Amino acid sequence: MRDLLPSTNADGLPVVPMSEEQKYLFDLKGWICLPGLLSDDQVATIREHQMKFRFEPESLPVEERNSMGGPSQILLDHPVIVGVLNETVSHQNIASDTCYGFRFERTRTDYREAGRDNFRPHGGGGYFNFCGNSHLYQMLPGKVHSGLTRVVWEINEVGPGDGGTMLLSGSHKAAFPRPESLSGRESDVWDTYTCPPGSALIFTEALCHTGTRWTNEKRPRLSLFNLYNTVNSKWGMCSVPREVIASMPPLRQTLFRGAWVGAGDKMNRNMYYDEENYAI
Ligand SMILES: O=C(O)CCC(=O)C(=O)O
Repeated sequence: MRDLLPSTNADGLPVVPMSEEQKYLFDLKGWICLPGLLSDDQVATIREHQMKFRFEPESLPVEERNSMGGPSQILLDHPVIVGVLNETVSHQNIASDTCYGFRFERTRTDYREAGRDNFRPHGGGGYFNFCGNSHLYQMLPGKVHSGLTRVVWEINEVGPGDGGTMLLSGSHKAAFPRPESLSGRESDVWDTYTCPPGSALIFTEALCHTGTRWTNEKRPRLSLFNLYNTVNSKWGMCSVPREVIASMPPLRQTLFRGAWVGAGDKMNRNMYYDEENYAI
């Protein structure tokens, strides 16, 4: 089997390639949930950082004042997430052991208490979109490209009926418009997941998905909505300031380089991050 680079992340941890089962399910459904990727200590540290960032940002140094700042930056290139993105998003022509083959787009922290709703189904059918629309999905026998790809980190447990993200499995390849009669919150076409703290939900933005009402009175939903894209595409504005990126190791910084490739003969290759090669 070919090696997908990089083989270690910015913290020197070995990247974990997707299993055959994970690849099959991701392609079939358009999403996978990977439970319990973080230790209890990591979850506690990241939760503390997120709560400070949300409720008292001035208490943090400027380089930590972002969803992906400070101790939370390890989520950007967690070894399991890199394994998934190497397989589903990376442009491997310009990936190396010192440069990722994909880009980070943007992030936000969601703190959702009981009663907060976010039901607004969108997306689906991305297999039929052209490349100017990053919400696309492409496939050949044995290989897929997931386009704009969402990684949702669940920092608190998501239990049955709590109100995790709802996903319309398979809709990234759906040829027909979604009928109104199947689109309601109560429709049984929706799938969802339960997971312990420190889990990641990963889905192609080509898939129809929606938030819903958070119902758990005992704990809020605390999630980080991270977005990745291939190196030559950019959908949104970057939400991570330069001073936050400056505090990261060089390999992690390559997630924030400009959106270009340039891998042809005698051309510069986009395999570095610096003050000028930064995607705003
Ligand atoms: O709120 C959620 O669970 C999903 C959010 C969503 O659909 C999105 O960010 O595109």
